[in-house]
Amino acid sequence: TREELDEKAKSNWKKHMLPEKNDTDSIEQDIVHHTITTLCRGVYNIDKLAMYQATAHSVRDRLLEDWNCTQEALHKENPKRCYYMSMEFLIGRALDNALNCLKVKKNYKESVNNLGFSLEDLLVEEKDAALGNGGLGRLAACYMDSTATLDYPTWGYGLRYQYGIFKQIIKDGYQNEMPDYWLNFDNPWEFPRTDIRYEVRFHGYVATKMNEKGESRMSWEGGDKVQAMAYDVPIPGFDTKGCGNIRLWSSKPLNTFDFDSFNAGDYERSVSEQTNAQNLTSVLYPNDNHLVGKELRLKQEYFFVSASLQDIIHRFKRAKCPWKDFPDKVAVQMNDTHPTLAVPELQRILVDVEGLEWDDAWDIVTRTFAFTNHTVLPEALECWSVPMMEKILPRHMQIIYDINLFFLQKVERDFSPDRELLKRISIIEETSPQQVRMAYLAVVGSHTVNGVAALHSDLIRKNLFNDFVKYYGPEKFINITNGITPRRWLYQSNPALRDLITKTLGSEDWATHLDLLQGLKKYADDAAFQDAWADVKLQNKKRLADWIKTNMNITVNPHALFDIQVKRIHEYKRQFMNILSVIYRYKSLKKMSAEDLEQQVPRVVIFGGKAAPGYYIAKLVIKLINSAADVINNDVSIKDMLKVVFIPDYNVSLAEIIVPASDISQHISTAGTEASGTSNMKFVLNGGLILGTVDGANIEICEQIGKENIFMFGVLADAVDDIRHNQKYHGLFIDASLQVVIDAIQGGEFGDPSVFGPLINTLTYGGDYYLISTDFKSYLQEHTVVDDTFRDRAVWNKKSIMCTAGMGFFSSDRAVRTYAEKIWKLKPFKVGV
Ligand code: F55
Repeated sequence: TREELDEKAKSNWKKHMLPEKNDTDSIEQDIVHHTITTLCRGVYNIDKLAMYQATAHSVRDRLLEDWNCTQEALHKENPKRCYYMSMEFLIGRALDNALNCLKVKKNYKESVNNLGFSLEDLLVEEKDAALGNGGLGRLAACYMDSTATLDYPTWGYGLRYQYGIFKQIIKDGYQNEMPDYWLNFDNPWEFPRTDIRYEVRFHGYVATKMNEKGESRMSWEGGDKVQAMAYDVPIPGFDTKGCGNIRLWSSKPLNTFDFDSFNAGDYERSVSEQTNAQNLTSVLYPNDNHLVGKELRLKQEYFFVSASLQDIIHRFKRAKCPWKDFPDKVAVQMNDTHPTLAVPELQRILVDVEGLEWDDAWDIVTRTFAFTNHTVLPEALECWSVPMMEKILPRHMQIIYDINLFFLQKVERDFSPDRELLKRISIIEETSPQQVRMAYLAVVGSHTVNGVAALHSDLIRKNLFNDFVKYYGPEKFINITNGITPRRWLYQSNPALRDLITKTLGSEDWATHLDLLQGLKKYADDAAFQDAWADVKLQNKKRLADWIKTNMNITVNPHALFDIQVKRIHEYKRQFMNILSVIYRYKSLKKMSAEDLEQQVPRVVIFGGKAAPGYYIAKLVIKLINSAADVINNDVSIKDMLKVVFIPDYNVSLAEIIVPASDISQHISTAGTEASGTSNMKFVLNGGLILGTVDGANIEICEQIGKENIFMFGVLADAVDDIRHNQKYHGLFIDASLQVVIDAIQGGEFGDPSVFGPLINTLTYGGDYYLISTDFKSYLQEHTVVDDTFRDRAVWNKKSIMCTAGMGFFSSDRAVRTYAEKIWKLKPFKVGV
């Protein structure tokens, strides 16, 4: 280490540790240097991809200066740190973000130009880092952006999947999945840490052993081991010297060879086991809000947790603090239940390996962890079968039983001996086979539990965790409404609006103090400002229209109302209801006289999103959208008053083009089902209005921007249970307008109706669980209000301005600051000042 070097060596180091220069000439020099050395290419064979890579490498050099500076300062000062444990980080592209954070984009643009390329062309060469399914993974990425920007000493921990979320291809209207091998080309945004490796055990057995103090301890032995190797992904903060980090684990075979099987002549088996080890982190499970209890997934979760905790403990031990101080040095946030095995794992390490007493260890565990819940959908709650867990993690299963036993004993003694209550609150569900309820384990193992929007946090206090609230008291269960990073979701993705806002407010401080957007309110009625504002929107709609033309060969009118719903395809999100209403609109247009038709507001309805590969009904929704689009887009009789587009392979980088281009975006989940939603925030921040239900963060967005600036409809969450009950016992009511649509589909207007039979059945015979028939009429009515409002452009523009102006609260900076103050007890740690 540097401390051991002599003075002369130290001064030689210092002499050469010079900051990178950011004048255009130095940047060009760097890019050329990387082309020749890093890529082994020259001017004779440089193309856009290679030029992107060389540029990325030169930017990363500048980032690493900050990274090293930050990590060195942290190493020296050793403040309390927070670890954000998440199985998913949906980061997207890195280059544009890094250029903006480092404030060098202008110079790079010029340098790249001087070398014969355009920066915009290079940016799109980068593959998305798509290590996530949807909202949960993207939230983790936004939070890393904010912790870095606010200088919180926070690291992300996750898995380095070789295949991110699949690529969606639409063939014959159906979704097909293709592997996303994002590491095909070199990835300049990760650093392999070949020296940071830990062993992770599976299977085996539990033995009793004496420890050094002569006490009897359990010991987990035997089984199979794999190795976890670290890859670091630097996370630049905006306008700060500080740089964050996400450490991703990749499974590698152990370097040690299994000599037993080698000697037995079973060479092949021992090699194939090494291959199995590598497969562990191959693929991200593509299900959002639905758990499929696969053994490999459980192994991924444990692998992730084990490697991360070993790394955290290694760092903790360097400072030689006593164990009881662990929670003063380490906060761990669990992003949903996916990392919950960290609770029994830390308990195991403290008791079995470190020799602490159970109660002392448990006190440390519960002062360390906090848990964020992201869903109330029963099918999304993680439950693992006890036999499977016993087989893969025998010692953890014992520990979970003990945690549960001591917990239930306490509940019985201190709270209530009610057997029904004990059964309800038990971490083990007495099904056959038994199941471990991971959400309950997470609650019991954490000091704080939070939901992700006000309504959602209320609902989990009232329902899912109600018994726990009564036992622990309400303070343990808090709300921290989600947020999004204004850097990616406005500054980077909407340069035209960024510049208008900066010019109007006189500085770009709003990018880190989003409440300053309030300053736009005083211009909301200003006609000139409204025109400038509308012009930005039009530019963004043209950008999207061009993308659609180039990539899908569909012509859309940028002056039409752009109506967008992009998110994972799920029954509870009700894309089905959206396309049913589109078909209703189409049928209505077709009935109109030529004069009436001309008076209509033209609409472009845009869909995007992936369905889980095994989710049959969601895939049929995609098929119905595409079949309807085929018919509607080719019907000249409606005079381009309606177009329907399903954008394939919706992902972060497409969102950056789509979000700034909305007039309306739809967030229409059945009330009480969407925990928060975060794309709703992105659209409104970019001056798009919401058509939505009274659900998730829509409610708080409405409070912040004013109810006159949002289109809301549908039944309230507290009515849903009764409606379901009534439907079940008294049948559902299908409104005439909905019947028209069903008849059209069943009549074959959109192709072979038998294809859509199972989808229609979810309404008619299936009991309409998501209440489409209940909300359909008010949904159509609200669409009419949208049309009428859009006719008066001054009114619309004012609403749009008020939308952006009111979004300060939804910055992920606010969310992260709240986590740091209320949960992590963490202070910013500034470097380089
Ligand atoms: C992924 C894997 C599993 Cl096993 C379960 C769920 C998921 C997942 O992707 N969930 C998810 O995205 N949840 C969403 O989280 C967002 C961030 O909090 C919320 O805004 C959104 O409402 C919620 O559905």
